[in-house]
Amino acid sequence: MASNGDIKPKMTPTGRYASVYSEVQTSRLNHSLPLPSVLKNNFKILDGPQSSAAGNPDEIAKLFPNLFGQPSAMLFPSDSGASLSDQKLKIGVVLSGGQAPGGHNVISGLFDYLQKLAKGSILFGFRGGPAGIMKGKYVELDSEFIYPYRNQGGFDMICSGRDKIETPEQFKQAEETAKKLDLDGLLVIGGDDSNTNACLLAENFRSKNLKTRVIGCPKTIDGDLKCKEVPASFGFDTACKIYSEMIGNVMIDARSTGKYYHFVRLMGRAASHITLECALQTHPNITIIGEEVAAKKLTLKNVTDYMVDVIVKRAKLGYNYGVILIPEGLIDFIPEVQVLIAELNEILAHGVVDEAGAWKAKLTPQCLQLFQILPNAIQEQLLLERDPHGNVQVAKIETEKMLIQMVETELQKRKQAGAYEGQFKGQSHFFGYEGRCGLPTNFDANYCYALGYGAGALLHAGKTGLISSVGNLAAPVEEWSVGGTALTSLMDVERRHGKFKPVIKKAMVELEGPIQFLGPASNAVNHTLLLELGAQA
Ligand code: FBP
Repeated sequence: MASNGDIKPKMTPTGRYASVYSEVQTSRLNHSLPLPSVLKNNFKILDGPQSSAAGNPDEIAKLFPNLFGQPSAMLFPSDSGASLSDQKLKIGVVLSGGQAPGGHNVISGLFDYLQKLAKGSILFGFRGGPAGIMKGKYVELDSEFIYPYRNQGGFDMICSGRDKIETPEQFKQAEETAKKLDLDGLLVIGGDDSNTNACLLAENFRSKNLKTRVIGCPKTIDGDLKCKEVPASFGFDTACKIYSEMIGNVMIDARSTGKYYHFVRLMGRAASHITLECALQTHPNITIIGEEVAAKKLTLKNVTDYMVDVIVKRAKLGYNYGVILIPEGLIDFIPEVQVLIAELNEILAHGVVDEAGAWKAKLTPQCLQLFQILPNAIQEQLLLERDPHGNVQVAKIETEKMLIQMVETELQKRKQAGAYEGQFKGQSHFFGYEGRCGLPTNFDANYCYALGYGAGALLHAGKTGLISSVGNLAAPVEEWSVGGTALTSLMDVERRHGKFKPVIKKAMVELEGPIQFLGPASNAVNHTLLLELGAQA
């Protein structure tokens, strides 16, 4: 059992002061973290079979000539003594992209690994995300520095950023920092884009014969960085629980006054996993799943009509209130809006959007028509700057407000036609940033600690281009498996500006659960029922 009791609680030289923590924060600070049993005893690291890619292996092989095909690695108990050298290591760690509860525990896990199994090692925290690597902005992390962040939310220990290490000059800057600090390894804690970037960095360092290894770690509240070997991204569990509590409160508020429809937009840029999980936890009146909207090729009008039909039916029963969940990325799932966004991306990439509106002549007639029926605020939000990875910043598009307006207009029409007699008042909410820095749940706290500790073992063993992978998560922590998955095996390519770009494929909400009549899963009962019966899901 690794326990925080090993470390003396002192005032921190950084922004956190454990002495002024609330009772809850203090109790979390002293919450001890169990480790998977493979990490508690002597272990050996064994390689699996050669890997391939999630798609287009020939292209991935060309993009990663030094890494493609490398095996994944797994930790196993070992009867002999410690299998890794007692070399002192110099390791860097960086937080990349949006905050997710548990990030501080990944760093704590890595630090504790180095303290215990590579004594005398040094851990550098790069400040402000990947820009910290390029600019050489770092801080040496010691036990005093780290202590107040244990089991606490946020990324403020070293802060995060969305910069991408992309151009030859930026790779050069990263190389210079790695050489200057004599880094043996780097842990990149990030989402799909950041882990793709970590793999490019690993490839670049290896091609230059640099000794610096790069390991990734799966982070994002969105829950869309996952595959067989990486069953979850950290932060999703906590964020969903925070949002579900808030949704539950809003539901009771709605029932208490009986006069509002609450339109709640939930974070999750591309996939609707958060919305789905919160819906399963809270049972709202309507839930829109972006992937379903895309699969059924629904228009904005279809989505509005669906909501209005439910509102009209509820009004007939005397209920003029309710709660509607909308995924943040909804707008990007509606096929007609997708085409509009693609055209806007082109226009924004190649020219200036003039205030007089002459740029609109570049839109196709269908897109112009759609653009013009959108509320002014949404038009402006669709034109906001893209993030460094080229994504529309859906967090800034107030889809919930747009839908309230559209629902209101349609209800008025139905009222005039005599098909609706109720009262409608919409209230808009966006539950996003509120869920990204909460105190990590026990699951996220333990998972992150194991991810960080395991990453330490991978770096110590000289592994590179792997993503820290902790599995068997439905079992008690002691039985969790620990290893690393070849990042290139998660990759496919996308054609961007005439070139193949590597991408880790996002895991979207699966619309079809396969029914099996034969084989090991054919008699399995669904998770919800198992949980309700108190059995282990
Ligand atoms: P990551 O993919 O980097 O984890 O970020 C996810 C996210 O929280 C999305 O849910 C949201 O759309 C986005 O970040 C918001 O980004 P920002 O913090 O830059 O406003």
